[in-house]
Formats: sequence, C-alpha cells, structure tokens
Amino acid sequence: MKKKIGVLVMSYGTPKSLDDVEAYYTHIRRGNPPAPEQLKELKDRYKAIVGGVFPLRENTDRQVEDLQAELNRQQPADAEFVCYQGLKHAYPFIEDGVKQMAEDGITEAVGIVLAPHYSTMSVGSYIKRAKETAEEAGLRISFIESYHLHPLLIEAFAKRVSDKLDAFVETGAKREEVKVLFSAHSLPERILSIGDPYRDQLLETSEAVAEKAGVSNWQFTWQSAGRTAEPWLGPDVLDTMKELSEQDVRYMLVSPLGFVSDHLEVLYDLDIEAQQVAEELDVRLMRIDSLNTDPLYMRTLADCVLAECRKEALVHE
Ligand code: FEC
Repeated sequence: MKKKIGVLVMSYGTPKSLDDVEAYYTHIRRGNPPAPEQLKELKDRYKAIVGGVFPLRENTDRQVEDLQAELNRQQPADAEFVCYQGLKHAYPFIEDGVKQMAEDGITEAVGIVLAPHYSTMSVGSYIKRAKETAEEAGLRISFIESYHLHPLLIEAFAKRVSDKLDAFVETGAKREEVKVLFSAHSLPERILSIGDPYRDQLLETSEAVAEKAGVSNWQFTWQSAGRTAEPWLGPDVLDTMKELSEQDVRYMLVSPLGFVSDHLEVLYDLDIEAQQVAEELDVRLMRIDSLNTDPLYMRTLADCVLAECRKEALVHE
C-alpha cells in the first residue's frame, strides 16, 4: 500500500457570507470586535468587488485541488499526497487542518503557505500555529518558509507582466513608457528592526521578474496598509501613483507579487480604489492577472513540497 503524506496548504481565508464578516474581522483583530463603522466599511468593500462574493475561498479550493493532482501526477511510486486546507482567519482554521490529518491517520506531513514571501507576521505566524497543533497531535511536519525566487514562479509573473505590456502597446503606448509598479501587502515598519526578510525577498522577486520580462522602468511600492496608529511600510501605491503622475508618467502597470489569488486586496484596493485615483490623475492603469491556478504556480508549489519531502526522507528520489 502506498504511504500517505499530508500536505497542509495554508492560506489567509475569507468569510463565507456577509454575515460572517464580523467574526472574520474580529479574528483578524485578535478577538477585538470592530466598531460598527469599521464593520460597515469592510462589508461595503466586499459588496463592491466582482459580484459581491468572496472569490478567495473558491480560488484557494481550486489551488489546493490542483496542487494535490499535480503532486500525485509527479509523485514517486511509493507515496500518495493528500492536501488539507488550513486557513489563518476562517474555517477550516490551520488547527482544524492539522487535526483532520491526524484523525485521518496521517503521521508525516509538509506545510506550505499560498504566499511566496516570508515574514514573521505572515508565514511565520501560520507555521507557528501549525507546529503547535502538530506537536499536540503527535504529527511530524516540516515547512517550506518561502519560494519567492522559484524559477517557475518568476516565469509566471514575468509572462503576466509581458502580456499586459503588450496590451498597453496595443492601445498606443510605448513599452518603455509604462512604469511597472511591483507591489505587496504592507506590514508595520517595526518588522524591519527585527531583521525580517519580507522586504528584501519582495525586492529580490521584483528584480528577478523585471529581468525575466526585460523591464527596466519599474519600482516597488506597498499596498493595503492596515488602518492602525503605528507606521506601516511605505510608500503606498496610491501615493506612488500621485508622485509619478506629477513627473508626467501616464501609463502604469501594477503588478502585485505578494499575492497569488484574486481577492479583496487586489479586486478592491487595486481594481477599484487605485483605478479611481488613476482616473482622477488622468493616468492609464492596468493590473497583471492573478496567478490563481496557473499551472506554473501549481508546479512551483509541487516542486517545493517534493523537495521538502526528499529533504525529510519522506520519499525517495
Ligand atoms: O479576500 C479576502 O477576503 C481576504 C483578502 C486578504 C488577504 C490578506 C493578506 C495579507 N494580509 C496581511 C497582513 C495584514 C495585517 C493586518 C491585516 C488586516 C486585514 C483586514 C482584511 C484583510 N487583511 Fe490582511 N489580507 C486580506 C484582508 N492584514 C479584510 C482587516 C481590515 C483592513 O485592515 O483592511 C492588520 C491586522 C491587525 O490589526 O493587526 C498585518 C499580509 C497578507 C499577505 C500574506 C498572506 O496572504 O498571508 C502580510 C489576501
């Protein structure tokens, strides 16, 4: 019989319905319920995105299914991979995924996050929760911390950048006139004082994607900063757009490299909020398509999982 290897696929999570937004938001805020106006504002953002639904759930479901299929397609003959979801802020939570594996009799597993860059505040916190539950459940699990320079990931992003630059050219712009804005979710500035690799990894991905796509006119900027009193990493994409328009840049291609799916931070913060600013500035703004289930992304994840399994001697060459 083939040995079963568990794969804990971790992702941010999204509410199931508008009624669930309050519990979700309270979880993000570490148990502190949002004020009524904050809740209304978040619900309004969800209502404004395509169809007023929660696309991240379906995207994560499909990514997990496709990864399992890809792993079993590539698998060494002696193992079968079974993927489990573990979400940071929604059901099934990270703890639920780990417990389910143990209940299903899995004793060896690998964990990976659907976010390529490591920060103690993002991937680090997913891993901490999974590790703690795995220890309680007597499950052996090891983790992939980041994969921000995987060649297939870089290829997938670079192709998306090139495709959208072609789209700009079709509308009459010159390729080199388009400013490519690589972006990622901001985090509180204090991460830098603890030597967190997040910003450096994002800059490395940006450089690699720019090189592969043959782009020299680019810069990195942050997006989606939290609404808290402490300083967050900047400049924010909206400020960057304003500054560039003052320098007479008329074409901008925003390329979120820290996200792998269509969700609120892309479909609202970029497609609605940043587009509104672009209109006010009389700038033409496009966005690269999200990776979602791009086979190159699925192969990136599968490669990382298989490499980790070989390192841990869970499978043979
Ligand atoms: O579509 C969806 O339903 C979910 C979209 C979504 C993704 C996402 C990814 C990241 N976040 C990261 C950090 C923070 C920090 C805070 C924070 C707050 C929110 C709120 C919403 C939200 N995030 Fe998120 N994030 C998404 C959605 N995020 C909604 C709450 C309202 C708001 O501020 O807009 C601040 C929490 C605090 O108060 O301490 C920090 C990071 C990522 C990318 C890595 C990953 O996916 O894990 C980092 C998707």
